[in-house]
Amino acid sequence: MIKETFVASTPKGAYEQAVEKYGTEDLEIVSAKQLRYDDGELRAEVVIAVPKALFMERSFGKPLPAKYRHSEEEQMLGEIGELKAQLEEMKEEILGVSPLTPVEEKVRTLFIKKGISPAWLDGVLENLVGTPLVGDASLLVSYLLEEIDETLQVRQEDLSKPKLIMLVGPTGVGKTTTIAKLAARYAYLLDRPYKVALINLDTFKVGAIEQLGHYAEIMQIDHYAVSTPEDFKEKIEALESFDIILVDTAGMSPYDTQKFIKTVGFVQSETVRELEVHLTLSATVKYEDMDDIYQNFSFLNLDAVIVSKFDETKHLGTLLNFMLLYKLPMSYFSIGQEVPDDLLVASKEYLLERFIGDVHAG
Ligand SMILES: Nc1nc2c(ncn2[C@@H]2O[C@H](COP(=O)(O)OP(=O)(O)OP(=O)(O)O)[C@@H](O)[C@H]2O)c(=O)[nH]1
Ligand SMILES: [Mg+2]
Repeated sequence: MIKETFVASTPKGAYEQAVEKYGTEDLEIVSAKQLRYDDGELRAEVVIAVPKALFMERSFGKPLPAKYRHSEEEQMLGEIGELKAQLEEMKEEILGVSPLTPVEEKVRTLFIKKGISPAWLDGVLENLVGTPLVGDASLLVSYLLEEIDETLQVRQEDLSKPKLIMLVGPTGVGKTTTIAKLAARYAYLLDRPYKVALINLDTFKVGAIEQLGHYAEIMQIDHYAVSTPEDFKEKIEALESFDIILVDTAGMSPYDTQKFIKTVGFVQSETVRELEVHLTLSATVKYEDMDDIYQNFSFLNLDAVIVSKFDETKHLGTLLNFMLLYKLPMSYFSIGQEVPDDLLVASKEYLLERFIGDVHAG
């Protein structure tokens, strides 16, 4: 389900907007509150929960892109899986029996503590019944790490054809900083200089244009601010001679419907070169937020994930879990604030080594 927020001067007004959009009063209201905004005005926010397909149809007049069309069903299956696992656990507690060996229990608990979801672990452990692995903790840990390694995907950096790369993601994850690092990498740090231009679509945040412009001026890279999908399309055409165009966007909370709708407009504009959308995700992402982030940002036809703020945590289980569940390839890692140094091309080894360090610490 998508949580969509309607804003008006009164709760009734906000509710009526929702009724008008969905043509029914049979709406699931999640919350309704009055808030004083930064401009001093009091406004009412009504949040409703709507099925993703319906939201997509009513907001954009289009069904969900094929690659995400099953995600609600998959999400439901995932939730049922989790529920089944919880029921099994309750049954075991009541009956005092577990289908898992003591070694499996111990290793499972350790991985769950580190952020890996019970549903994923149980799917793997199910296939190990009767094998020697279930009686040997270190073998079992190696096996699970191997499974994680096989499931993770990396997107190779390929600059052989003209690129159009857009970074999207929650607020403050490091999109603009990463754009600056990527721009420096492509323009100055590779085997040959690539011709790079920057486009800023963030017309929401005060100072956003100056922030990106500041980096662009230091690096002597062309930069532009664009505010409509039509201008975006035209600008991409005008920048045809550039090897790489990097596009910065406004940070969005997963519930920020207005910004999503605006950004979907850019993603769907038929640009002359193929658009790659990279979700920027902080390595410090919370387990409870993971699903909402994926469900909402998947509207933007994600191609890859850039992981930022690797330096801010030792615990990478939740991030790993995100990659295991949603199977998006990783493209780059941001490992600190320094532009351009703190950027790595994504590698499974780097992520797994850090995770293994954490597992051993546990
Ligand atoms: N520790 C650490 N800080 C980072 C990293 N990447 C970015 N930051 C810092 O995070 C803060 C926010 O970075 P921005 O690049 O402005 O983030 P953003 O996603 O563009 O933010 P919005 O546009 O407001 O959504 C800045 O202080 C950056 O220096 C990183 O990899 N590690
Ligand atoms: Mg930014």
